[in-house]
Amino acid sequence: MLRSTALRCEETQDFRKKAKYRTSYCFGDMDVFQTQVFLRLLALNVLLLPLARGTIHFYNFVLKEQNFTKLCVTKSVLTVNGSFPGPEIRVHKGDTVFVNVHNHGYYGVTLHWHGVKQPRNPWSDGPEYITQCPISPGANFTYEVQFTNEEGTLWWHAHSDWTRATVHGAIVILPKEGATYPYPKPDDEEVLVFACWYKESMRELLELAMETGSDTPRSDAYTINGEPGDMCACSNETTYRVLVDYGKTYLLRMVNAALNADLFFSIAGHNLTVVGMDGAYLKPIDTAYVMMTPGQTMDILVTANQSLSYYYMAARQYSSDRLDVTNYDHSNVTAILQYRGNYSAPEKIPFPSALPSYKDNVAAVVFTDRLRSLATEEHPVNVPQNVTTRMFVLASMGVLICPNSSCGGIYGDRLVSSLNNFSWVNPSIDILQAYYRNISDIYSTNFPDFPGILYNFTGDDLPLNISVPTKGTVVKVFDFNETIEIVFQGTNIIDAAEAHPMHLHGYAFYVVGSGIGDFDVDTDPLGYNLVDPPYVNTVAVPKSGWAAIRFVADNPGVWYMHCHLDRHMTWGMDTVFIVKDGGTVATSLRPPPAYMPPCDNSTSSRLISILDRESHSSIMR
Ligand SMILES: [Cu+2]
Repeated sequence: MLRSTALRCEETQDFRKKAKYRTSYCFGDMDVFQTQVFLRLLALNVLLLPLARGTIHFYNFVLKEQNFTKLCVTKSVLTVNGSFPGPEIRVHKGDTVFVNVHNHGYYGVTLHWHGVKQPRNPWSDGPEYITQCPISPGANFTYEVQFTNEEGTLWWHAHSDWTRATVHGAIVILPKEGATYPYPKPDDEEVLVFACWYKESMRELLELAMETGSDTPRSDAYTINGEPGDMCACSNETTYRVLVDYGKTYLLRMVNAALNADLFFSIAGHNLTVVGMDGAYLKPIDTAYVMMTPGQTMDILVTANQSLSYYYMAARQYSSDRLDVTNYDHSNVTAILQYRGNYSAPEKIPFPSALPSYKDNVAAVVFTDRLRSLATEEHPVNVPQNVTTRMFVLASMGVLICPNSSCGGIYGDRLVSSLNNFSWVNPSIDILQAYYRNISDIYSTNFPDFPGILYNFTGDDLPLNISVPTKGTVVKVFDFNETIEIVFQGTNIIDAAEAHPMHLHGYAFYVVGSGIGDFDVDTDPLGYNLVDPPYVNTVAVPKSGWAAIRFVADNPGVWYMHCHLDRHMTWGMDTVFIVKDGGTVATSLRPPPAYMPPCDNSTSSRLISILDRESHSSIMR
């Protein structure tokens, strides 16, 4: 059976290579109108915004429904250009990309360029109702994605409710032309995008969960480059394969695009050397496995130094929920590392013995604690030493009380989540527009620097009266160039402690410390790494623990900050950071582009309509 699948697999790989080629040169695929739009944009940018120093690339993304058969079920999902995962963007550091997004789907969508700092330009950042309103069906919008100091692997994804499940793809940022990697040049590279798959309509299941306030739907399988792999039903023939030559070294560019799952990953018989993460270099970490949170990317070197054979590359969920929460997706997603050469396929493909088990909190923390920035002359760090603004932010689950216990969550109440006891509510127009045009009553600016009440955050049996957050559209405003430290503290409210991948738009930040239990303001800072902490856009706040980050507010604009588990984001574990202008043109928000999608709620997804309808009164508080 395995031998008979080889041809199909090679076809898949050839197709991917062709797809890459097409998207790289998609300027030639554009019609006359699109070409005119692009040329006009190009002229505008050359005349008015001489920011682009590298090469300018154009991509054409068409959002459209596409049928796929996975896990024995055929269904239609929204894609970019009909592919899952979507097309790869490939640039050099310093380049600029214009992506023209045409929405041929049924509902409003936005795209986000995850980990790209977008200096002074939140207008192209993407999260719906934060920096723009959705691109309506039939409409199009052009994003300008400016790569400055990012280098390595990042990704793009939809930022409209959970549409990113199938609307995402990798971004490869090579060193500047003429520059080299800070490690031996790999012989070849392979992009591996990890995602999740639902057999049923995920949107309908999610909508139902949001109506009733119950837990959100769990996926049926994880995928590597769109394929669940050998161990899942009806998936044998399409298992993704990475073909390798003995003795060569390969760079794996990995993206965790799964909606709600931290993932462990390992390759049978092969060591991994992690050299980069979130578009920045790391001191090499030799390890048998990695743990990647949703939103994170990782660059890993693997040398093909074992006997000619097949080896499973496998991932499974790291579920940091309570031990008695067992309804998570237990699937083991596999791809095959397959040596080229003359040999008989093995009867049994070895599975990675080092792949940690689902509930292995220790394995997750042990790996995360090893991350260090490369911190060399060519790739220096600039860790803020003198903090001017400190924040202590609780990341909590909670409930909203439903009359007569009529909802579907715990105690018959509605499940929600919060940051410092505020549960985010999307406004009716985007925050960026409201800020830029001074439109009042869209948001308030009283997001607290510290929690309103103090308690044993990670204690057992916390009182129910602290489990009900306040709903609202509450943001935090920073002055330009403030030096900020945020300690994220996970809580055990409603006995629902979990690891939280906290993600900040518009910035990368240094993770100077983390630990288990309640943060100790006297002793924990003594253990901070202010020398070579990892520089990332998403930090894994450990279950019932804390993580401290530092950054300088040098990117003016409106920037979303949220948990990258989409169910926590949807339930309200989000806020917005507004960074004020710095007094000069070069330190101020750029003016908006000539066209932004209008805020017509009738075109947005039905899910958001439900949320808006329910919480409209609290928005305007
Ligand atoms: Cu979370």
